[in-house]
Amino acid sequence: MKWLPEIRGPEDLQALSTDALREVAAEIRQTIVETVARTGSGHLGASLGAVELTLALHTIFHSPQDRIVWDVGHQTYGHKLVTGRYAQFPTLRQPGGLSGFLKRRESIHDQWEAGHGGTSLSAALGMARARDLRGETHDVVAVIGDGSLIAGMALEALNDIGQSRTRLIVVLNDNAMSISRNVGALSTYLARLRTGPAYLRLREDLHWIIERVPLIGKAMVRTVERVKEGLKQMVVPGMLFEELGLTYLGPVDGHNLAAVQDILRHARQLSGPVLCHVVTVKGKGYAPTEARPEASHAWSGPFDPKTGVLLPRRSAGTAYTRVFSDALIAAAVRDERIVGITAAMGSGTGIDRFAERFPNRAFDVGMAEQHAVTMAAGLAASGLRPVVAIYSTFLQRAFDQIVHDVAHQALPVVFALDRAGVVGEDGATHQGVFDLAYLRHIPAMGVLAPRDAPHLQRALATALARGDGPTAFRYPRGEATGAPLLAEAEPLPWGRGEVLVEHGRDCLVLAVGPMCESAVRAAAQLAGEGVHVTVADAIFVKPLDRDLIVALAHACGAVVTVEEHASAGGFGSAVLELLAAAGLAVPVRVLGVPDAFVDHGRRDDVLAGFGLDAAGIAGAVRHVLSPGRAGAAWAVRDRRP
Ligand SMILES: Cc1ncc(C[n+]2csc(CCOP(=O)(O)OP(=O)(O)O)c2C)c(N)n1
Repeated sequence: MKWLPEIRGPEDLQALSTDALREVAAEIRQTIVETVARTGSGHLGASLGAVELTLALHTIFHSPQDRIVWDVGHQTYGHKLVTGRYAQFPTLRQPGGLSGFLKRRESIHDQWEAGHGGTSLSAALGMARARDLRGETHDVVAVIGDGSLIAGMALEALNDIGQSRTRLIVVLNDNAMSISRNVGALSTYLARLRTGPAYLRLREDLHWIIERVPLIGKAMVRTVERVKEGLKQMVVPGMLFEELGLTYLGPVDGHNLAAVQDILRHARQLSGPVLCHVVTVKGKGYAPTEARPEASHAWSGPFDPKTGVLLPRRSAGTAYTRVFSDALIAAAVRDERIVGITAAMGSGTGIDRFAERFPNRAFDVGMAEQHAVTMAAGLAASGLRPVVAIYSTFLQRAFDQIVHDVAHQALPVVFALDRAGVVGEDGATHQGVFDLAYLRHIPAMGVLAPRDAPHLQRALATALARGDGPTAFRYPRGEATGAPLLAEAEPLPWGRGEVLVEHGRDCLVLAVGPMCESAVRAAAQLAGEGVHVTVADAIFVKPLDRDLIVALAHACGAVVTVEEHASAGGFGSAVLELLAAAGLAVPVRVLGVPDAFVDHGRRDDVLAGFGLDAAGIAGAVRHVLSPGRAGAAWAVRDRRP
């Protein structure tokens, strides 16, 4: 590496010639590929596609005085490399290392933290308005991808930016891809702009001819004016953005560094809001990612950087996502009312496999979770059985839609919450640890946390069997446990838990989801120490199995609840509410994710750090039975009939 080790910040880039910057671009690509090849984890395609754009931004603007707001943040590996993080780059997404997204505490050049898409325009407009109010003069630049531009909030922001008339530069990084190919009418519109010149020339010729049509009478004048207006819509590139109040510049080849620099320079000189349309190629500059842009979005597993071929690994078992999509396909074969919905996460949620089998019954709405949920409500209100497959973290976007459009009308929408719990390398913005809290208090909502693969199959059957309200079930990232899979998945008895271990009545360990497995192992450990616990799987977080939980808590006199979820407001909280309402005064220890945003790390390590493994659960039982707690525990036991 000739340049990167010497670049301490953007000011070092600004001193370089265009030829030298091209060499920097090559070094950035090489570093990104080699790092992700070694660690086996990272967003490769988006960052490779944004290399020249990154260099152009950091040479035309002066970060951190000028504020660059990156949407999502997964395309910023180049930005990290030129803002003083080259030496740390090998630690990318590793425990304790650099985040895979932007982090304000990592660098003064990280002006905005995100992980969810579509936030940059609103944030940038806020920054621009603050600048105006404070009489400052710096530039504010939002960099947003075409996949994120269709998010509801981004469109709301565009609307506001247009009316603001403030100086704000929106850079549209258009690679025609979300994670998979981008969808929707806006995406088609951008495609038309991309293929601009020939199309525009044709319209210009027509315009010239129309202008020369002899005007015969007033009616003809009006007609010609209307035609001309119609043609203007086609002739002026970016008319849609112009009509919204932004000056449209472009499209420009996003890998031609000088051209991107030119357009940004031009944008800086304009007074109101500007949109620079920069056309890039996802995965640019590395043949394996250019060939497979979807697979390159988030690479999983170490690979040979020369060929892009994944290195042999221990063959992973069936993923929960796969169990879900197989179960959904099997159910849809039997019930033609079932339809599948994804918000730009077809491969991540398994809806892509459902779509192959049932192309007319699968809907990818793009990165538009709110719309996905209310559209599902419309489907359900018309007699269909929509299954919204979505990551736990992204459903947060659609809270009001769940409350107001689905639950309030008791519509039978099924929510399949993938990546629920601790997610590992994606870190704080992607943790799926809030869903039980934001779902369980909604009237009419049923909430399940299946403990293994067969239970996931049965959770789907349970949700589909319910006709009088919405049901959500959650499952984690990764390999499913509990094979063999069921040939026929029966619904679970509604609102019923299940005792898994009955070693004795020293303490009740009440778990949900895959934590049940750790709870069972903890029980075995404790039995060896002479502590005999009962382990139960609540299965349902709502409705809770009141009779079972009250009876066991009463019999055992002490309770430890275990969930892979924030300990505030989740399953343990629900149990506390239940026991309080039942008038049962037993000590309860709620084991879950503490009240903090959890950074990236290996999932098992993160869980163990919170005591969410067999050893931690055993420790919690010992604690709840320890002398400090014993008074309460034994007092209740003494009162036992
Ligand atoms: C609200 C939300 N939904 C889904 C995702 C998952 N996701 C991450 S990147 C991405 C595609 C983004 O496409 P685009 O903005 O065009 O960026 P590109 O990766 O193509 O550079 C999606 C759907 C997300 N980050 N946030």
